[in-house]
Amino acid sequence: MKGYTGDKIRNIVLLGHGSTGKTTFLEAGLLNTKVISRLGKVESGNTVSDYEKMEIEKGYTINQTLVPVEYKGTKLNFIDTPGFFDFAGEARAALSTGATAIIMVDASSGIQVGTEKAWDLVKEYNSPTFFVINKIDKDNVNVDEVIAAIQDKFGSACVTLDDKDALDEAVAAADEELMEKFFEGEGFTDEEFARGLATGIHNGDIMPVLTMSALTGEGVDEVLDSLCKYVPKPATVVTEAKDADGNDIEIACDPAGDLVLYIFKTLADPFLGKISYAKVVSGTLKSGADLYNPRSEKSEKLGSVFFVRGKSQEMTDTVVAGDLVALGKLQNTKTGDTLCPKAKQVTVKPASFPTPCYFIAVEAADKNEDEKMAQGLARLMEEDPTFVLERNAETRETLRHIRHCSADRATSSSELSRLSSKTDTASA
Ligand SMILES: Nc1nc2c(ncn2[C@@H]2O[C@H](COP(=O)(O)OP(=O)(O)O)[C@@H](O)[C@H]2O)c(=O)[nH]1
Ligand SMILES: [Mg+2]
Repeated sequence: MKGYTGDKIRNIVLLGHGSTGKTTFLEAGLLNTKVISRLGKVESGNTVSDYEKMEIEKGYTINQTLVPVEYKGTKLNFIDTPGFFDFAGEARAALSTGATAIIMVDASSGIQVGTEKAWDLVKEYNSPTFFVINKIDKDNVNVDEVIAAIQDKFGSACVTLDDKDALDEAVAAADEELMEKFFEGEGFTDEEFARGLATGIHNGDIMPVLTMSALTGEGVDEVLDSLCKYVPKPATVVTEAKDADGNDIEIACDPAGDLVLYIFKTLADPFLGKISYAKVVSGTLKSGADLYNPRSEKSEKLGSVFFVRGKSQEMTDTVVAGDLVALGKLQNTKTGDTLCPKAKQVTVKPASFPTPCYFIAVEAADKNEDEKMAQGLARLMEEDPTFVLERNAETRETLRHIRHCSADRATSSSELSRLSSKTDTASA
């Protein structure tokens, strides 16, 4: 996975209602690029993306997972996110890297609550967006109806790439000069069309709608081709930040610039310890680099630097601006932090997380297990910024309150069973 320059990297977040096929799509991408030899099944617990113990048990994605698909010389860095609303913070953190969003839609279900939630997020983060309609292999599916429903709900910016008339109009809308030409009835040159399309997708004025079946593989290569071609390059992403004096600045994605890393995910791995996922916002990362964390006001020397694909790792010593990478055992850094040179401090605008709205008290069944439970809770907090833990003094501090952002009381049982998995791990 080494040796990609910025113009051969695309960062893409998979969003959408649960069970629309996000995780299966990544399997299909890895199958088509011969990384795996057969399609893993979420139900069988053998997909690349859902590798955690709890994910395998539950059969759905809990953590953001990085799954790069190397397709025809381009590295598509996919970030798989959970559709489950309990883990909504994961999608926000992923979008805050400036990645392009795919909203996956199930052709047999059409627009669902999770589709609309994903839409709200891409609007909030101004993310370039693609719709991918999956499961077109299923019986009684009317793809045209689903496309029409998407256009009806989310606007005429949602266009299929084979609808020449709608595309021309959308391309014209993206660029004033092209708009004039369009109204004068002149056709676009290939160069103009490509430019208008790129600008439109970048600004969210054009949202391509693609179709496929992750299960049968139909259309998967076409989706990957379109992503390589039309997902904005990292170099076009400008990162909002603050300088040391608190002034708003923008950081260009320049491999020759100052080294700036933005941490968008923390994982407590039972074997490797703490792993931080970082976007190289600017500069070129070398392992052993000495950086500074303006929030914790501590230095951070980078030890192991590696690319991940699900649970597998590949050490690297160089990572260029625009790429996503994992860092081992950072001491003073958590999700949302920036690492930068001490002499030139900047802070990248972090993801915002919803306020918790569901509270539960937890207590260890066995008093002697109290410490173990505390360790498990601490790990969960580190991994999930929407998960807040507080001690309640009135109950003589024997209870802890987990404040969780889920609006749905019932679903929080999934967070609770996850807790028990983390406490198992803590004791291992
Ligand atoms: N028929 C059909 N089923 C699919 C397709 N893609 C995924 N599935 C199934 O849909 C279910 C949910 O898939 P999953 O990848 O976990 O969805 P996610 O929650 O969006 O990650 C699984 O049973 C998949 O086998 C598809 O293209 N066609
Ligand atoms: Mg999934």
